[in-house]
Order: sequence, then structure tokens, then C-alpha cells
Amino acid sequence: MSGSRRRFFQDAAILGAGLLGLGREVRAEEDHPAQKSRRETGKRPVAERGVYLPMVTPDVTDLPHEMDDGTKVFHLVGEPVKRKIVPFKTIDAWGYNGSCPGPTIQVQQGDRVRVIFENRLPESTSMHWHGLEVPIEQDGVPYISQKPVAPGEKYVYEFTVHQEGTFFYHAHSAMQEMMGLVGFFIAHPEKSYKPRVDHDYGLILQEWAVLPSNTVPNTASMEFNWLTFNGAAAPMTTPLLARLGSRVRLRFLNLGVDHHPIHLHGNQFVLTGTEGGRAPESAWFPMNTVLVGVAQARVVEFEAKYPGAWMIHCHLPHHMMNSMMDLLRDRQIQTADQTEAKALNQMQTLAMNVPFEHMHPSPIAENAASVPGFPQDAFMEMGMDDVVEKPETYGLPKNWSAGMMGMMTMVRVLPEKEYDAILARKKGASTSNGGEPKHEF
Ligand SMILES: [Cu+2]
Repeated sequence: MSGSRRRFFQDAAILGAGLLGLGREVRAEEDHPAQKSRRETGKRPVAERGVYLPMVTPDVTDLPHEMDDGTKVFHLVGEPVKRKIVPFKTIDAWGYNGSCPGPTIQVQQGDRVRVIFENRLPESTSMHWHGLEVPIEQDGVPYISQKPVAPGEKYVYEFTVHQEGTFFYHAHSAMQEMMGLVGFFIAHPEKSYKPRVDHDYGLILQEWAVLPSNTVPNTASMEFNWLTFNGAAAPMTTPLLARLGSRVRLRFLNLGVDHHPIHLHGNQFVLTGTEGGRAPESAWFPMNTVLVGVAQARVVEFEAKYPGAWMIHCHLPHHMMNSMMDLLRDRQIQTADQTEAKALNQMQTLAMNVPFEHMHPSPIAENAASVPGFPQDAFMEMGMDDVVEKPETYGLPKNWSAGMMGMMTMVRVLPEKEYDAILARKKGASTSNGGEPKHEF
């Protein structure tokens, strides 16, 4: 059948159906033959499920599910969580299933989903499905769409996901959110996005106000001294890995008080989607810094053409550092090079001029202390390569961790051999849930 002839019949069918008020459904069936059987049976046949590449959430696990008569069933437990955000700082946050942020939920567009939620927090809570178009009784707003879930109680949410994109789940109480009650809810598309990516990574942006000598975030604060990706501040964030020549998707999610301009070094990316789903390719545009506003998600993609360890970080100057006060209190500053005598001597001299001790790997000028404005960066660099070592950091230059602070991580674009060498090291190690991307069938 020629194209024009086919279009004629399609138009005729739509017109005819349109007269009966059925136009949209006829079109949908033509696009998605599988939908017909789903409508007839009320369930989506498992055999017709598409193929998708799961997103990897570094330093956070995925929430497993079981199937119950075609429904994906997840168990989510809200509870207090101890979260180590850097090697010398563990905070008392709240999270889900022992994790802060909560484990990642991954489903596919069209899935029927049931989440059995249990509240082990000391106060009532509820679960909101941010961005998902669910019936009002599933919306998770205390008193408006449901009774609050009291401590010790369970609540069952169930809905069909008809959208695709980067969504999230969170407690619907502002202060609880700031204790860490948030996680990714990824809805993979029914039909693969084009072009397909080889790596898909998700990062949750959070900020914490934790005073020195304290472990409990001050949720009333508007100023933050700890900035994290997936519950870790650099250099404890696990680097993302990408094969040279691959296509990479990065998804950013922000649930805090500040907006974060996230910058990628050395590469341009295109903005392909938001918390509202995928944008048409005609709407994509190049950038290298994407502003991720509060309660928003931003999805970008780039071709990993250039080998190297490329930083990804919030560019807000105060978000590119960790709390110095904690370091001073704990005397945690280390140097990666204990033999750099001159630098250490200078630092010691300076240390005697200020009321704390520290060591530093980068040289400073002899007259540094007499220059107005000094120090700026000098005290902020502390090498801790060894304590944050993991397979993903293998092969990084010595003292790489000295400049990694706050809301910061990196994507390591690696030639085949180096990429495979790190994967080999990851086997047997369980520092993150990353690994060779697998397609789910
Ligand atoms: Cu920021």
C-alpha cells in the first residue's frame, strides 16, 4: 500500500471513529497494538513488555519488587537512617529501607504498581508520587487525600503508571523532606528513547545543615554546610563510569531549599527532559550547566568522546565545599603526600599563626600570611585518596581527592581496556550498585 493510500485509510478510520467519539483510541491502538489486549484483559501481557536499560544510582541501591498477578509490588519502609556523608562525618537522617536518599524504584510505562509502605518513623507521614498522574486517593497528602500513616502503621498505594520519565517519591511534609525522605521513581518508556544511551545515571541533590559536633540536620535552617549527591559529599561520591564513545544520560533531581546549577566539565550536553518527561528532539539545546530547581528533575545526554575524569558539580561557590568547622574540630585534614616537606613546613608555620593545626599538600607562598585575602583555597584542600578508595577511583591521579568537595562527583570516560579493568575490580566489591549496564527482558 502506498504511503498516501495508507494515510487515506488511516484518516478515514480516524474520521469515522472521531464521529463516534473514539478517535484517540483508534490512533492509540494503531500505535500500540499491545494496548488492545491490555484493554480486553485488564492487564498488560508480560511477554509484550519492552526492553530498557535500568538507571544506575551511585551509592544508592534499587528497590527490588515481586510480581503479583501482573502487578509490581514494592515494600518501602520509612525509618531513621545513619548516613556517612564523608569519611569523618555521619549524620542522623531519615530515609527508606536503611538508605538516604531512599532506594530507587524502576518501573516501565504501563506497569501496574503497588507500594506497601510501612512507617517506622517517630511521627506520622505519607508518600507523595511527585509528577505521577495518579488518582487523588493515591496522591499522599495528609488529610486531603488520605489519613496520615501513623507510626507502626502500613499503607498500600496502588496505581498504573501511564507516563514515562524521571519522577520521585517523597514524604509530603516539608521538614520530613529535609531529613532525607526522598527517592527516585523512574518510569522507563514503553518504546525506547531515541537515540538510545549506553549509560544512565541518576543523582539526587540534597543539602544539610549540621552544626559541628552535631549529627542531626537542622531542618529549620535556610543555610547549609553539607551538600550531597545521593547522600555523599565529595570525595566520597562514587565516580560514574562511561566507555569512550558511548552515549550517557544523567538525571538530576533536587529536593532541597536551593536551586543548583549543575555543571559538567569538558563536554556539551543536551537537555532532553524534565520532571515532566521526555522532550521532543526538536526542543533539545546544547548547554554544559543545567539549573535544577527545587522539586524539579533535569535529564541531559552527551556523547562521551573525550577520555578523562570530568567533574560534575553544583557551581554555586558555597556548594563546592564541605563544612570546614567539622574538619577543624576533628583535626581530620590529611595530606596525600607526606614527603612534601616544604609545603608541610609552610603549613606548620601558618598553623602556628592560627589557632588550629592542619597539613596541606599544595604549596603556598613564603609570604602568604601577609597577603590580604589569604587564605582562600589553601585550607580547603585535603587529600584523602586512601579512605575513599573504591574500584571506581582506580587509576585516578595521586591526590585527586584534594579538590573534590561538596556537591561534586565525576564521570570517568575510559577507553575500553581501562573501563574493563575497573569492571573487573568491581566484581567482588560492593561499594555501589553500579556495574556493567544490563538490559532487562
Ligand atoms: Cu548547589
